[in-house]
Amino acid sequence: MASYKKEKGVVWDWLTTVDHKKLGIMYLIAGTLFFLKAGLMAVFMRIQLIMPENSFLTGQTFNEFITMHGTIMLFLAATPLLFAFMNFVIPLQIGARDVAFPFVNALGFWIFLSGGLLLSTSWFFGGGPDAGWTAYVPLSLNEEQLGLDFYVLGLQVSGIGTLISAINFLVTIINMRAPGMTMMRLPLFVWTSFVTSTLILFAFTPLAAGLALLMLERIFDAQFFNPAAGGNVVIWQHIFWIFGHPEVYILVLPAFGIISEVIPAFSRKRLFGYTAMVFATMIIAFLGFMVWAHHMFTVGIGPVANSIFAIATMTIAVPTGIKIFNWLFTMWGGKITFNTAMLFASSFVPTFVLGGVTGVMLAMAPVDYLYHDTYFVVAHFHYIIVGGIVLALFAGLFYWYPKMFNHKLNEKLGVVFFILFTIGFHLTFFVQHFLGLMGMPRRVYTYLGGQGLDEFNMISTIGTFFMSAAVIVLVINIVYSAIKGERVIGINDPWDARTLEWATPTPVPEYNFAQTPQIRSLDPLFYEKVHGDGTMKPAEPVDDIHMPNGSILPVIISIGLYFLGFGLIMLEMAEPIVSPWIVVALGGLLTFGGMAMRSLKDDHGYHIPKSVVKADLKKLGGGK
Ligand code: HEM
Ligand SMILES: [Cu+2]
Repeated sequence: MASYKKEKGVVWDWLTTVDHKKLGIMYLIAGTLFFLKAGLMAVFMRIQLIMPENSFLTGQTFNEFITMHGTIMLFLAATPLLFAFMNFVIPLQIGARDVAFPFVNALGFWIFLSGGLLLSTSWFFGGGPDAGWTAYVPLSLNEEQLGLDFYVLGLQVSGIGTLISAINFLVTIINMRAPGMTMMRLPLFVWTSFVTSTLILFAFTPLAAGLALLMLERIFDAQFFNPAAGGNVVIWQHIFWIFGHPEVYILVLPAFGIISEVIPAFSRKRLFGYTAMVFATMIIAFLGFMVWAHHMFTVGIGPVANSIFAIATMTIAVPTGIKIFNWLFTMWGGKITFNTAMLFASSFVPTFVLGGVTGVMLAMAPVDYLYHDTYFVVAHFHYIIVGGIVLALFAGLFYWYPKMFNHKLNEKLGVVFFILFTIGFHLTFFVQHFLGLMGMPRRVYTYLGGQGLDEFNMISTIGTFFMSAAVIVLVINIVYSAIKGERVIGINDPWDARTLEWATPTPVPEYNFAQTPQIRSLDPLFYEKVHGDGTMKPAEPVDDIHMPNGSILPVIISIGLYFLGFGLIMLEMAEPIVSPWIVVALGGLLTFGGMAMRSLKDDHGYHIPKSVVKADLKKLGGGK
């Protein structure tokens, strides 16, 4: 059948693919591996803290683990895991055949990965960065620690990938919607992804600028942060948090989006207050840029600035509260199915509220003098990050898994996973509120006994063991379900859900929709179930389908960027084996050569002939 294009080997196929569904799966795998790596570091840190004056890790290793754990979790685990769902789901939910720029999509993935690997290479050159994920100067100017150069360049490279992927999502959502899919009919997950992409656009650019300054300072002896030369130390904190606070919303908004898909699907009700949800998302995003100095209350920016930022921060509770109530009202009176996805989605709500409440507590500038840099902060942001983002990721995983992999995850193992994780999570992080209030500082590798800290630290570490057990159950579930899980091949809509991705055949053909669907309402599939025959109406006749060609250039361009970054880092090495500039030149050649090839060689893609599309339609059927 597939004579219209050449058959390729499996590995080559995945290396060169520009298919948003395959890239989604690749993000999922890469993000999961980074998640496991950073999770393991967390376990090691908690083992170190299980009792006073433990010597499991040295202080130096502990600092490196803190920094790498935080950095990896945020940039290389949470972001790509959300991108996995955004990639897989957005085109399906808006009725598109792919993203706007499939090549750029592949490029974004490979650049993110090469940046992540560059950061991880630091382990082979004297250890990871050790100045915290915030890399405050002057701590991060320590020339001895090469790991900090890997931090600067690894994040710079992976940030380029994240940035271009976000631009791609923006263009996709603006331009690629099927007929009738107006902005106010977009599923909430698409809306939140759209707003998050905007945030990435405006937040990753200051980060790139900040990292560039730090690179110039570290490698080329600039003096931006040196007060003796007219520089300024606090400026780094401003630049970093102008990126850093929006970063929290970059992660949590798509998580809100996932929750807003899962709760209606399993409550068998439309999302309550759709319009309010959309505007609350935008307001949160806007306010997210107005509050960065709440991380700097104790720096000495003065009572006026502190007050303004305190009040701005507290106002974010309003749109967030709107969302919380809307989720509750969606469940209210619904016919709720408590499967694993819904368990995670519904437990997200109270858990996230707890993180939000401590957030408002931290926003009170005078009281922050008490909390600042204590375990109270660690408890707060893990309630947001794990209790919010990670729970949503798990909900999304169980929800979209059948569409992505053609079988469901096992529900029994899923529930065991949920229970273990929930127990472990609260054991680990709830007691840290008390540790913080009792004065235990964060980022310390040990503490003295007999200060009332011993028991809570013990409990916290035991909680981590529960969470580790939970993750092992999840891995078992994935393997078991791949072999024995309930197959959904030929079943388009296993959850009896509402949105358009469930109108595509399972497995999803590479072109997604044989005919672009006509959208008649919000929750388009549900609408057709009630008002039509349960299948989407086509908006076009069956015809040849234009598809983009795969390309190896994204991989080559990304390898080039790895070497460009590595070469610059070599400038800081005492005795590099080859001249750093040779490595920089080689990297530049690969990157710019790859870009030139892409620009100079025409690539018109190929067509899937009408006859093949027709045959597929007959075999796979239209809707349910
Ligand atoms: C799920 C289990 C997790 C455990 C047991 C855990 C544990 C820890 C520990 C022990 C620290 C060091 C605290 C300190 O001394 O300041 C830490 C810091 C941190 N964690 Fe986690 N963590 C987990 C998940 C996550 C996730 C999912 C993310 C983000 C997506 C995350 C982001 C961070 C960040 C940003 C820091 C601050 C790093 C720094 O101070 O530079 N953590 N975590
Ligand atoms: Cu903030």
